Amino acid sequence: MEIVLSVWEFFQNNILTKPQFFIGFIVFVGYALLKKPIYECIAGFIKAVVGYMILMVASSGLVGNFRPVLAGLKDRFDLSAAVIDPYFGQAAAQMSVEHIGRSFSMMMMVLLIAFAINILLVMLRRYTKIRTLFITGHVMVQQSSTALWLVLFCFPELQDPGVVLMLGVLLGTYWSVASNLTVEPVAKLTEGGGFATGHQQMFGIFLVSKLAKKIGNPQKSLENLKLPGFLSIFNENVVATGILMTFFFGAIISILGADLMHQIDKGFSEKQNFVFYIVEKSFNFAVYLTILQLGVRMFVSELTNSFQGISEKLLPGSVPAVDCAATYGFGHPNAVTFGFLFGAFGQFLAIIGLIVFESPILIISGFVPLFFDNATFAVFANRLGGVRAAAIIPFFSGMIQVLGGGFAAYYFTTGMFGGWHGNFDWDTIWPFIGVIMNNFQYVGVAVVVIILLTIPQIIYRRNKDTYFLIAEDFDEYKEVMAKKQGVPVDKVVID
Ligand code: ASC
Repeated sequence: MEIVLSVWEFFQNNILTKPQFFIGFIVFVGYALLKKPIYECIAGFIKAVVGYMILMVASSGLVGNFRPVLAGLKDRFDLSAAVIDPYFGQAAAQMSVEHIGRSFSMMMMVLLIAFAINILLVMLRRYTKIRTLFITGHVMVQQSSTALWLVLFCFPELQDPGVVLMLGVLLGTYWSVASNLTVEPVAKLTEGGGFATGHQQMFGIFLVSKLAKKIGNPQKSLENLKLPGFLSIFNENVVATGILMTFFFGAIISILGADLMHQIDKGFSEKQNFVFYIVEKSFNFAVYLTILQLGVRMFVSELTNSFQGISEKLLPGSVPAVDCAATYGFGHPNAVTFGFLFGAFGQFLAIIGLIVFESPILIISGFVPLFFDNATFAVFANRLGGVRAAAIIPFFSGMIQVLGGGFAAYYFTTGMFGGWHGNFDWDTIWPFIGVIMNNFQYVGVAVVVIILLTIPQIIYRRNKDTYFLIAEDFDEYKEVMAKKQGVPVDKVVID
């Protein structure tokens, strides 16, 4: 037993919670199952791990670049408020759990059981209709933490084994069902890219894929936007990001002032000119976005090639659900910046609303939801509803993030510890689940799990003939759709 435990601990500390090695390990196993020679397995492992590490350099660069600005806003306006961000949320959840004298280490057991439930639901896919395996390790840790606090908040008397078991089932069902909802939108966006999204805004992506068409026109997308005269320089991603961010950062940092920025940003030396500081910060944004795409391309191509081994031999028909950033290379590069900016407008407006209406809790934007959720929504929205949808959807998403996050931080009391897990699903569906659990207790949990499990059944029933096909063979899927539409394959409309 002890050996099993220490093997598990090793796996947990070095692989499961390190997404680069988790993905690398899956790539290695996938290629091995495809009977590739060992040197190709190793090469695939290295490319996937390095690609993922490049993505991590870019994400933490983006976060670190922006953090002093958010901290500055907090200082300048003397706000004591909860930050809506998964890192702050995780810390606040941990403090909340420990504050009532419970052990936070349960979180890893929850993660394990939830992952096992996900595997089980995929194995039983003939009945469950679940096609996706959630493998974004760091996000699994963050979600297990917040969800652990939610369950302890609603069931303070429940003993540890009960907590772990109940939450493992609930979270595992959410991972399976929510990532499964992204199969169609992601397959269509990536033309059969062979992956789904396993992140923090999966219900959001599904919602966007249904709403975007109604909001705008796909013909008027960022790709088709023909900008006249000097505006045409915006067609180039690095230029557009550089200019837009200079205005955006410039406005905020000017309000904060050079003195405050000197205090909070160690990277701003006394010798540097304020304008050049702003320009450097803004251009950094373009730098990290470019790096991000490079990393994503590397690990996604390895993962999708090698996962065939897993989906042929281990978990038939399954698709890996990975970081939302994996979709960015498949949309217009400007969509990402677009989503971020409109999300920021929405968030700032909602924060002003909280101040004006004297909300009992104040919220500070966190970078991860602000950027990654809204950029993701814009990528999907642009494909289906053009520029209009790519602006309107992130704008409203920004407002929802602040209002839903504010409600959750207040209701579930993590605001006392300075944060809430502010990503889209955690500002919408999870507070809803929490309120149901709190009011209806075990019956509430059972109802939530049953409703979640019903969702894939409904989607399956709507498209029985193509439900599994779209995940397994996109070319074949296109042929079936072309036949249905009575057009040749190159004229088929996939929306
Ligand atoms: C998250 C989180 C991050 C980012 C990253 C985006 O939710 O914790 O570090 O999003 O995964 O690529």
